[in-house]
Amino acid sequence: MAFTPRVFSGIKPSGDLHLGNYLGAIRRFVPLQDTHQTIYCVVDMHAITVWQEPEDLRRWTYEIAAAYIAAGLDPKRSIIFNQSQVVEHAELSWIFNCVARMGWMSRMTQFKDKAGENSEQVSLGLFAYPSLMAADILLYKATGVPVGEDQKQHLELTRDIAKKFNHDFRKQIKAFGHDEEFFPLTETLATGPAMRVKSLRDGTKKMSKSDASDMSTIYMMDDADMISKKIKKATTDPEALPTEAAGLAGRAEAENLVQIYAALADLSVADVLKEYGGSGWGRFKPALADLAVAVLAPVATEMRRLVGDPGEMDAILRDGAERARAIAQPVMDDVRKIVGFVR
Ligand code: AQP
Repeated sequence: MAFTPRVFSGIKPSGDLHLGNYLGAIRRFVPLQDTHQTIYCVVDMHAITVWQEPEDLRRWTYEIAAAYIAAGLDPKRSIIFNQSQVVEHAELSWIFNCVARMGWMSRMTQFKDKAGENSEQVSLGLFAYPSLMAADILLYKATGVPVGEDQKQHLELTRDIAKKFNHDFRKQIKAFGHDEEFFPLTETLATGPAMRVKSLRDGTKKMSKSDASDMSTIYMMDDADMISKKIKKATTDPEALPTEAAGLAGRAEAENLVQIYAALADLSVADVLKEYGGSGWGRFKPALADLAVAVLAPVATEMRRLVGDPGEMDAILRDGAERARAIAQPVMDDVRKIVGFVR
């Protein structure tokens, strides 16, 4: 049986959304609506793997759902919901905790990065996070996920879990009338060039919701003055812009700003340098600020309208959760039978 071409992706409500989330994720979700059944989740259960103030968690949950819609996702075509409304995510993730091996989980570099020196003090949930991510994807038998470079290792783990489940339960899977492959081996979907937006203060660090310095991050809801101020103050070097992409080597901050311009304008880096090569920052930064405002302002205006109407947002999230459950529940019914749970 062929699997339905289906996409799942999610963003954690763990901070204000920023330009990296927009260019690296949200904007890339939109065209997939034309080729796949698309499921876009606000992964609130992932967010609480580190402490979240409950009021902030609620606010950011609405903000992400609003950003999805403001950026062009249509809640009638895409399923938009928050993860905790579909309890099957938690149930499947427990089963996957019993399929995944400690050795696999211990190799996850993102856990090591996030836990740092403090691995004894972080939550058990942070360690088990990739197993919940596998459940998010496989609960819908998603065939593709548009994730960035940083999530590749987690996606491999998702495939390892699917393979081991398909293998360990192959007899039951067949006996219940399924093909041997109960879960698909989900692929990474490339939608345009992979975009890694870096901090405005340090071109070697990614722009992140949890960065301590607000000046390093352009938030999607920043107003025009704030965007201009942050770009004006962005760390650069004294050199003029090069005329060719190779000239950006070893100039991480300059490269980041040029890449942001290229992504916002839908141009190649070479095209941007054709226009600005030889120019100083005094010409380039104001042009970049104007472009960022032109792209982000309409999205932010629509986000503000949507978050200002919690009734509408609740209705969208409830409807999305209902449609998500309609896919997830039959899958979970089969999983329970396959595993041997009595109902
Ligand atoms: N700087 C970035 N450049 C490109 N893409 C990015 N993403 C995040 N930062 C950048 C993409 O956004 C999606 C959502 O990510 P997430 O919220 O699930 O977690 P994250 O990647 O850990 O995002 P943050 O902003 O860095 O959050 P915190 O600080 O809470 O950990 C993903 O597709 C990611 O690739």
